[in-house]
Amino acid sequence: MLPSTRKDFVSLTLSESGSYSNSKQWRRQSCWRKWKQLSRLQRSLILLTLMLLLVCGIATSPTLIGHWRGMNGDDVKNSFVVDLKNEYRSILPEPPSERKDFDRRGAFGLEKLLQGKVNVSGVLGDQNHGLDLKNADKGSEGQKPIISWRGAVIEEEQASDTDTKDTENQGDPASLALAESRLEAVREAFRHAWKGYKDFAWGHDELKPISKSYGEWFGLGLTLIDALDTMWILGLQEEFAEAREWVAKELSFDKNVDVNLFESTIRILGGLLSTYHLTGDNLFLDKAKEIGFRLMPAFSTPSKIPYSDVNIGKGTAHPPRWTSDSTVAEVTSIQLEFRELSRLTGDPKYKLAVMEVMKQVHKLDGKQDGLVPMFINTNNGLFTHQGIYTLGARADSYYEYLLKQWIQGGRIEQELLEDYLQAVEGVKKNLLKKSTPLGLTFVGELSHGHFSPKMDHLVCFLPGTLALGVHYGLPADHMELAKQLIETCYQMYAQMETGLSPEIAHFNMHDGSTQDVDVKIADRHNLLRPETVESLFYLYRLTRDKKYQQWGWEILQNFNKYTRVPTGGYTSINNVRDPSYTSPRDKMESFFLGETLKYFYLLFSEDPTLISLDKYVFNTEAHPLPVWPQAE
Ligand code: DMJ
Repeated sequence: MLPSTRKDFVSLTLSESGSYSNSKQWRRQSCWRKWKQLSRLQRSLILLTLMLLLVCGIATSPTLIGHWRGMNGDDVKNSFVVDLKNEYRSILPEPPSERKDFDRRGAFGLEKLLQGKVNVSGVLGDQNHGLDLKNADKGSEGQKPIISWRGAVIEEEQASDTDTKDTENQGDPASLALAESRLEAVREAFRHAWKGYKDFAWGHDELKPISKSYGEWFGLGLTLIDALDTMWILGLQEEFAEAREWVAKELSFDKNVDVNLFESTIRILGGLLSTYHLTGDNLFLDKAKEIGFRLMPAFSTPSKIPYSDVNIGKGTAHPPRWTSDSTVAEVTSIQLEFRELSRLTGDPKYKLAVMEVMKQVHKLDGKQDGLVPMFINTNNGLFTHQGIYTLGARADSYYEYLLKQWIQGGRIEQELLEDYLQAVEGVKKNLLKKSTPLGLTFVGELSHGHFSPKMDHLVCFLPGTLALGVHYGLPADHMELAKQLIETCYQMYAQMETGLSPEIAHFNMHDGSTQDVDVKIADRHNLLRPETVESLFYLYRLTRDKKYQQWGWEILQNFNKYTRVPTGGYTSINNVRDPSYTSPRDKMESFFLGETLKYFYLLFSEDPTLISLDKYVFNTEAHPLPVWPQAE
């Protein structure tokens, strides 16, 4: 007993003295004693439980799983974040700034499409239309590297050049000072135009600056609405505030008036939607909802191809008096706006109506290599007046909106991309020629197999659209074509005596001609149109080549020299060939404020985040609408 008692005593004493190793030893001995006292069954059960706990612990450890999959701890954490985001993706749109995977997805989709590895079965149907889709389900092995338009082989993640990456020439004080003086010149031009509108045409559709009066088209304050987002972008707060007040107090769509569906969609609905997005002011959304709703009767036709005109007061619609046809560009260039209206209202009827038009046009016979005729019948939904193909009036923005809808919708509607790519090939094959003596590349027209070297100023939207496509990963040679065409559009200004482009140019193709551009007497007018300035903006934003700004600056100075009316406003002119007698037309189109001056401002801005091309897509009236988060 004594030794044992002594032992216990000693053990206890040591324990109280705080000796860690001895206390541990004591606990181990005591545990061991207890373990020995258990039955064999009890011991087995405890061992089994411990084994189970060990296995569960290993299975749920992120670090260990990551190790097995070859990831580090951060990767593992991120994979959980991604899972969480996926779970909520359908509810919460991703903020644009977080969309790091933005470029990768578009370029990846394109790469697959160009390789014929995409199963084309999106919203519009299942036809393949000329692209080699034979290997549709062979997987992604052996993908070709993506070539950027600058000619570099780039990783999938970088396949789409973003404007925010390229900052050459932006920072130096001289460039910034020059940019600021040009931006101020645009603001000054806007204020001058606005003064004329305010003094003589306030609340009416268009200013007639020479007669100091106004013209009415729909009676809806067209110039004021078209100019809203331009004022916001130019930072003209006072002017914006007075215009907003007019919208709040005076603008009413409850009017017995016929409006053109296309024009009121791109100018009014587009202008209100973009102003809502830029300002967050619900006034503009409410007005957009109202005009969108009132335009819907246009789609009640036997074919669902909309009529050209709607009475927004009576809720009736009709084609023009002389025909039951609509213009192809008109019925296919209202989609960005109505799709956005559906997104904002949660009501699919707007999007369904306009996508039905795209679906039908996608499937129609009568195209030539992706090029569309100019008219479509509202009774039977077929193309009419077939055999004439142009990128100018009545067809132009069909091509623009193919690309832009694809961008707006997150680049998942493959038929839109497919039709766009096919059309660009169609342009190259059928409409591109070179002029003499300078060898300018121009886009002519085809009439029943006969080529005409006639190019509308309207076609000058094309270089900008091609460049935008390349920004989103489309083939590098589109940028080369864009650069050639913008040179041609610039020459349409530079070769005129006033330095301003005619409405239509004819290009010389015969040896011995001394000037590339010829103008017919009936085509010598200039309506203050935006297309060349628009394309200069895209080309500068995406290449940072200063010559595009310089060309734009020359054009702005010539507008000031030949179209500015001293008492306020700018006017269309009849004759760009005679600097001493331009023959003013006494009309300032609403797109001069909505588009031309806005694109001048964006062209001279060195800030690529000012209406970033990654976040916004411009409608055909220069109203920026958001690019949707991918999930929508
Ligand atoms: C504008 O209304 C639009 O840009 C449309 O797409 C074409 N016509 C004018 C500008 O020229």
